[in-house]
Amino acid sequence: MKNIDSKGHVRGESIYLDDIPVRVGTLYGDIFDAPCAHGKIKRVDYSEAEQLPGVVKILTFKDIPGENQIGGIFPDEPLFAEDEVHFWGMPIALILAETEFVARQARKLIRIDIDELPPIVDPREAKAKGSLIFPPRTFKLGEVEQAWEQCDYVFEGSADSEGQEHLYIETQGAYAYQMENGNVRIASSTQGPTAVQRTVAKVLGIPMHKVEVDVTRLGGGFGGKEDQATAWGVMAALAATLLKKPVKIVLHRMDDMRMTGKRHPYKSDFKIGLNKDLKICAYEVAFYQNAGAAADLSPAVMERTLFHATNSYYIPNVTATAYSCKTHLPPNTAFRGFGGPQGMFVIESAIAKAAKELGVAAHEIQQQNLLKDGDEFPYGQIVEHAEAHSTWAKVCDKFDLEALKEEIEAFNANHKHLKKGMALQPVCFGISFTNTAMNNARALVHIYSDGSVGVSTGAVEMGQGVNTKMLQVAANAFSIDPCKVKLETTNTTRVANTSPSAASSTADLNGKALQIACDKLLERLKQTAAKVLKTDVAHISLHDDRVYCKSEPSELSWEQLVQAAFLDRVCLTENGHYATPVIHFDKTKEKGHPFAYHVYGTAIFVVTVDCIRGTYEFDAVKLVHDFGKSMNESIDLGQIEGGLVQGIGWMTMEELKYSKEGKLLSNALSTYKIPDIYSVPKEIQVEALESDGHEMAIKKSKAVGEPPLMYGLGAYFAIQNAVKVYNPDYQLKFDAPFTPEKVLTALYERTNVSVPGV
Ligand code: LUZ
Ligand code: MOS
Repeated sequence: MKNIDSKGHVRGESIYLDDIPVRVGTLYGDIFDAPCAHGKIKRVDYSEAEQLPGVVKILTFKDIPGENQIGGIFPDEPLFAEDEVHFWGMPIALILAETEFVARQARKLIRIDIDELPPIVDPREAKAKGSLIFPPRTFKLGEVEQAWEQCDYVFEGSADSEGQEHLYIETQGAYAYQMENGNVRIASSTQGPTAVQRTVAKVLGIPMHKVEVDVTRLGGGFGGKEDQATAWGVMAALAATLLKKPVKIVLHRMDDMRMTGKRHPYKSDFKIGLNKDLKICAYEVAFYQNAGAAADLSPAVMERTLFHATNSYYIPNVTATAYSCKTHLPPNTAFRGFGGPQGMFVIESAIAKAAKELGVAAHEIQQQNLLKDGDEFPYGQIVEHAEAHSTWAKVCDKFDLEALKEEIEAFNANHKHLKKGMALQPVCFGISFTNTAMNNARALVHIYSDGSVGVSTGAVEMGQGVNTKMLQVAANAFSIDPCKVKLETTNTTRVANTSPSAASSTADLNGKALQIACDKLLERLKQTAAKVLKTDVAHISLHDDRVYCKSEPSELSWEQLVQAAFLDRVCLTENGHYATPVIHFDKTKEKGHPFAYHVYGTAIFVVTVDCIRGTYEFDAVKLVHDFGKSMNESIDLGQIEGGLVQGIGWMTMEELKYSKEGKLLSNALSTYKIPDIYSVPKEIQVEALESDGHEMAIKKSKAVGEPPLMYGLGAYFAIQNAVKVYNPDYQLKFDAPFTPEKVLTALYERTNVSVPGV
């Protein structure tokens, strides 16, 4: 089945926030933000801005009727700065004007007098100064200290990865208007409608039932709208309520890039111990997460870094410690993979380092240590249905790894200035919100009297195709043509108390809730059918829009059945609630069973590095992925390709630069480069692992949102392997992204000689 949005998208008819027709009297909001990363505000002069014709009002923290607080996990983030600013781009005031143009003009007329204070931009510096968001956490398995003695080899090093800008095509925004009795309705481009609702209620000092949040779809989220869509929704609601006018805020790209948080940059130290047979016997790692100026989702992101610190490998002795370091960057936030990729980069770096020192290929070490059933993760969950070996074996076999290696060697022997490199990248990603309480969802289903069906869930469509999957669940449950099902907008008055659409879990959680609602309705409808057909309900089934009795088609069509039930006063509406069973986690012990299941896969990367220029092209990425029983192969393939390329971007070209004053330098599409059609691999081959799927996945179709991003790690190591071939003097460095600039330096670095001009 095709993505139900594809027709609307290609015709330009799909409605995004900025396409909602505006109401008469709408005011436009623009944000005045901090012009430095850290400082004390002495005075802000709004007088000139206020006098600009068309400016209606400038709101600050003083106008907030409730709490000036938008922190989700911890209450440590004001909506508007009061007397201090903590990051460059921190909102200070909201300008409301009759046009967007005037609002932006007014912004330039605001004068601020600020006492600058020294900012911290580096997480190690923050840690040294005791600037942490919350206390460190440690995951532990076995006894690392004792294990070192038994290891034949021990290597140490450090590995750093940079942040990543979400670059959703649709920037952040919201449109709010006041309803009667002080109620407010907000259209928001958010992954978390309930977070917007809860925070609006808190800031306005009103109960949540007075706040309605509605989401049609997002032009991309990637985690950037899990928590950080909230501020703009709250600002719009605040202004709409205070001014009694509709208020629209849509960020311009450069404002969005400056004011919002990104993937967390991490710095890390590792120590890895191996035996002669290349089994990893001990691993110690310390993560320094650059959280930025407020907690946002950093505690949860840090937790997932710990969960994924050993990626697809079984290591009997592990100590992993993470520090969430408070700096003066914008609060960093969720980004596809949610700390997992940062954790995995370090173990892959440790393996690459060990491989170099031992004179073996990294994939020999990787293969020796893949997870199998019965192994224990450092967090106590026992490995079940492991597909690390099966995806690895299939990728090597299907794509003939041995032949590929020979081809690469032959190529490298015959080319002086072009070198190819290869890397294998296994991935193991845990599915569930790491916070057990968040793993629940609801769905509301109406069957209308004409047999058409309306479905509401807590799932937010952001291009990932979740609405299509929800539609498939309902159509399948009732055995009716999918065109009889409509997906409603995601709305807090229809489905309440939702978790954000995140953690790759949206289709599982909401799909299961929807399945429950549909099953209940189906049971009632079958009883009606049995009554009409004067038979036992056990003989009734539904196929292809028709009621079957004892496996024979009856005279009752779906529509006639619904009509009969309606006339018999049967309730044709149902609510389904799903809470993931089995999962639990004890933070006091750092042990439990936090994930419903894991998704596995293995990718092979081949890259060609131009050793004159330092540029590179990916010849191919070939991978075997564990989809379970995919319920929509084209959507899932899209997720693999998109995630893979986004991961490659993070590892190779997406370079976030902050000045030492904490100012984002790569603040536009001219200075921040993401993969384009020329930088995607020339060939991407995706093979599905034949597997039974998992009962806890919706229709045994495993979650597919985040895992493929982590294949991208292979890009780094493939490039590094090519560089090693060209320059035997190259000392391995682990500081993603491996930009052409860094590649060029690596190609010409010499052990004891300085190279002129490099
Ligand atoms: N969001 C969240 C996430 O709140 N908890 C998680 O575990 C998570 N994992 C991945 C992406 N978003
Ligand atoms: Mo996400 S990183 O699943 O919002």
